Amino acid sequence: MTVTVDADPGPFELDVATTALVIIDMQRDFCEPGGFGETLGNDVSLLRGVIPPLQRVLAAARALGMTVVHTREGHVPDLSDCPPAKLHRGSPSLRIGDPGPKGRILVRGEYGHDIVDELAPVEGELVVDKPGKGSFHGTSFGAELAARGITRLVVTGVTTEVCVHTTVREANDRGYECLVLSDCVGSYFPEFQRVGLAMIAAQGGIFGWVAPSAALLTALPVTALEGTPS
Ligand code: TIU
Repeated sequence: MTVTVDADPGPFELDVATTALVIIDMQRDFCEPGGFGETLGNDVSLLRGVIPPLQRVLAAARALGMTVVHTREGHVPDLSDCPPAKLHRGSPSLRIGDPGPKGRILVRGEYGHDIVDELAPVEGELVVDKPGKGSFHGTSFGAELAARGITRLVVTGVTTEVCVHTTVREANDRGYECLVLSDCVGSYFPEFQRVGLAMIAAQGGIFGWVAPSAALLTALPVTALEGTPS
């Protein structure tokens, strides 16, 4: 079943059977106080606006039986997969691995590392743990997509200019076509949100397409989403 989404810089066609919804790093560590995002000096409340539209898109993807992939940025407890360059960079209030109010910062298995309740994965959805900003680096993401015959990605999550951009750039170089949903990706910096999205679709879609979630939901053959969280 192929649909066409009104997107920038032009129509984006997708077949729900070969397209995955990718939800990047919607973790407490980025979206709630006391986590990695806040240790870096950010106002994490800026990311929370992404949650309601993303809930609607997730409900539609589930109703259609689309492949859904959640990613989580983080490290194994001994931090052996965290390059010193990442561990020692900057002067955060707490470093990766330090104990914080939601557990050790950006460490797998900790409460803060997990996905926010509103977008919790359900059985059958893939959860990809990644040590870096991109979803392909050091993970089984590419192999999992290939095993399912996925060729196109609808990309959502946080943050627009960091893990979303890195993943879309990685995907583009690997031959995937990516549609980024403008209201389902978020940044701590409003100007980075605007420019980050513009960069994707500029130059005829140099590494992807951009559209609001309403354009996708209008195109998808989902009519019975009453009761969807708003
Ligand atoms: N700091 C920031 O904007 N982002 C990250 O560190 N990781 C993700 O984007 N997931």
